Amino acid sequence: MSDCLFCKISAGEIPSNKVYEDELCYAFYDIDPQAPTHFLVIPKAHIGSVAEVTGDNSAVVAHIFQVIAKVTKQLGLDSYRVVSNIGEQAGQSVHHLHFHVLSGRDMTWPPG
Ligand code: D5M
Repeated sequence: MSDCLFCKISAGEIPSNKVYEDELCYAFYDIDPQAPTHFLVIPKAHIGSVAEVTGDNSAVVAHIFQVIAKVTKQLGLDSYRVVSNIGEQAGQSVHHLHFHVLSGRDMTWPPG
């Protein structure tokens, strides 16, 4: 999508602090970290949110979770939280599917 912030970040058109990249996905540190380690993992192909995942595009979601397992190991993280906000009430502010990976502090449950 031409006007999508995260499409532009994954294409390298807007700078980011990259954690990982392959042909299907891109991971980068969140600009407003909510934990000592906070990065986002996104598909390169535009998907608006989890609500837009279908049989046709879901393979990238499984891939992203493999990437999260690999990158967190590389970073030495053995406890972390993976979150995806869907819709305004849940706190989604960027309408390109992304998984937050948060680590390095005690987490509360339920989340606020
Ligand atoms: O999460 C969207 C997240 O995206 C939020 O934590 C801030 C982050 N963000 C926004 N712009 C940038 C840039 N330019 N670089 C890195 N991170 C960014 P949501 O769940 O949609 O609220």
